[in-house]
Amino acid sequence: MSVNEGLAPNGQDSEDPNALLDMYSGVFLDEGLGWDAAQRYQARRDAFRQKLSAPCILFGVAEGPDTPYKTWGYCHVPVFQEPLFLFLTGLNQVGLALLIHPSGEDILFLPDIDHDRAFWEGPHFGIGDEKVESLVSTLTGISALGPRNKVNAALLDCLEETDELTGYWHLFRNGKPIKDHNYLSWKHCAQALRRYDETPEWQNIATAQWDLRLPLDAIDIAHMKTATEITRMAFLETLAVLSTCTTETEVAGILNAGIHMRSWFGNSFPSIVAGGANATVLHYHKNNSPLPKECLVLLDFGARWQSMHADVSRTVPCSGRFNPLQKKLYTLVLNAQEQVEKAAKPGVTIAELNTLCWAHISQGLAIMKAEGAIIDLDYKEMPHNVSHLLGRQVHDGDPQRNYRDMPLTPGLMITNEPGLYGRFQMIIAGHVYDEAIGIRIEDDLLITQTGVENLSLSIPKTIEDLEALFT
Ligand SMILES: [Mn+2]
Repeated sequence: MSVNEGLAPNGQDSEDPNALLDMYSGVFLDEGLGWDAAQRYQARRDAFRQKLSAPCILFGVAEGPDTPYKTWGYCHVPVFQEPLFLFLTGLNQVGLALLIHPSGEDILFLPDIDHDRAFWEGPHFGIGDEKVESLVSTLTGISALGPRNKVNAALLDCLEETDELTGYWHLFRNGKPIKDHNYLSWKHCAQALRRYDETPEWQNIATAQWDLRLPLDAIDIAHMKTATEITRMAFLETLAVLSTCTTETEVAGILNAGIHMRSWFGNSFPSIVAGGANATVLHYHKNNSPLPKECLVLLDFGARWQSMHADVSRTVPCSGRFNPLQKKLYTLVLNAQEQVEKAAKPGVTIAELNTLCWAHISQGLAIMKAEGAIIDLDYKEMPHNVSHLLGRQVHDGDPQRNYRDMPLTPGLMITNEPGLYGRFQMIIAGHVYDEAIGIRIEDDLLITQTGVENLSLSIPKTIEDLEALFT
């Protein structure tokens, strides 16, 4: 097969169907289900359809809303698909569009197959080759395909029968739109229709789609377990050599290698490796400072596996031993984390977990002050939320943070990540300790029918377990 025939730009033929699936694994996530993945995506689209009052147009743009606006162009680094689009199709190729119709007559819009692009970047989906088109339909379960430039025409067809359309854009808590790529794509589409004198009543599906895609199913949970297992292995490998590392950069290299050698999906987010006072910067990411032996180092990291993201933090002593001040502060944070884990269950809100967590830490600090400690925190009350939702994005459900006040339900994943950041001075057993310290301990909790399952439980975190790993 030649380049011009489309399917396999490297000249491989595709007699073996699994080899064909493998060839397209970068642009289609089968979630390990192989050819059966289509049924899963079809079921999700059917559930999504139930929430629609009118045809819905979705755009396959690069993952947001936190990533910079990036759309139909080329990109030389792997970019993951917008999570709702990925959830409904498995298609991990940006530049697509999907019309979901209440009647069930969905249309997937693709660009023309670009042989030059295939030469540079490998196989991708497009219009213009029967074999590729048939493969796309088989993999996604969507039989109607159209060229990308026919989106407006299809929407105009819909408007023959209805005055209403559905779109997808994110809102801040105050109800104002976030002008990211989802919003800009929808806005572009609405403006295009206006040129045809069409001003449909647009409904936003953003809020309703969270209910559908935030609770994880058994397959998602299995992938989340794989993601946390990879994260655990990377952490253990890092700990094994930590005492020989002299810089954050070295530690970050080993940590990231542990993730990348096991998951081509890579990191859930750029790892944070923050020694000493650097750990008081919550989203420190320079990872470029020397690591003094006596400091604590905060690691916030995680592997992505399929569509799932692990997000774990551990804080460990570079020397392998916590000093007495570090021990006191660490124990306080660890106890707060245990309290949160015990309290988390269906019906409880993240806001309630927050109150419980930070009150526990405040009480502990008050006791230390009474014992003579001088404590200078970098914040007044809560430095950050103790939990955020986790799943198809590292901070899933953001930016509509209303979920903080919604009762948790089985199938949701949340983080449990109390922290303590500031300058601490204390005389313990006649010795003066004076350190700027940042501690964060973060686990990933699956909400079950009765409580939680801690998926990162086997990643060591007690003082005894951590110190034992250095001996
Ligand atoms: Mn987190």
